[in-house]
Formats: sequence, structure tokens, C-alpha cells
Amino acid sequence: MKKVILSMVVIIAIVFTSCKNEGKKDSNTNNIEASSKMAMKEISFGVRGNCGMCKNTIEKATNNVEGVATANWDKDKKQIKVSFDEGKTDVISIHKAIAASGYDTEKVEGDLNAYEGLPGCCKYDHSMEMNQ
Ligand SMILES: [Cu+2]
Repeated sequence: MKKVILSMVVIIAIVFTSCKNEGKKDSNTNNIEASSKMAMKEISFGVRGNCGMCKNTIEKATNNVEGVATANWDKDKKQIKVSFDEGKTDVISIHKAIAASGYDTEKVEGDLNAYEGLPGCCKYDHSMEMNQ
């Protein structure tokens, strides 16, 4: 009987300590997430484009930049909102990545070869106003 009680105490002790450790791990991850959110910078700038397919291409190009957390291009405003980790990338790298996919930004002209490869509906007007 004593042995049974003893082994139950041991099991309870093991379960208790492992739960305690898990709790510690969770709070550590939360701290890391919170601090990386603090380092995020949000910017918005003009990007030319026409339609939903343009939106996909522009946002995909932006998200492929390491350090970019979110990208949201507004078809009507011709403007993108980007949040990114300043420790991993910078504003001009994001402009360049979008331009490489064929789209004009405020700062960098879209790559013409990539532009030629865009579907017909996406061949936007290069004199289109941005940040409408
Ligand atoms: Cu398009």
C-alpha cells in the first residue's frame, strides 16, 4: 500500500513539474512575440496597378522580402501598406522587390521585362496617379 501511495506521489510530482515547465515556455514565447511586434515598422507608399491579380503579384513580391510581416495593396488608392522588421530589411529593398515584379512604386520604376510578362489586364498605365 505504501508503495502505491509513494508511486502516486512521484507521478503527481512529475506531472506538476512538467506543467510548470510548459507554463514557463509559453510565457517566454509570448515575450519574444511581443518584442518582435514592438520592432515592426509600418509604412505606406504608392504602387501602380489595375486589378486583383495585380494585388496578388504585388503582395506576393512584398511578402517574399525577408522581414516583411504584412502587405496590403489598395487597388483604388494605388497604395500599399507594409509592416516589416527594421532589423531584417529596409524601405528601399521593399520598393525594389515590388519593382522587380513589374510594378512602379513611388521610388523605383517597375522592371520592364516583368511588366511585359504581366497578363493583359494588369498592364497598367505608367502615368497613373499613385496615392489617390
Ligand atoms: Cu492586374
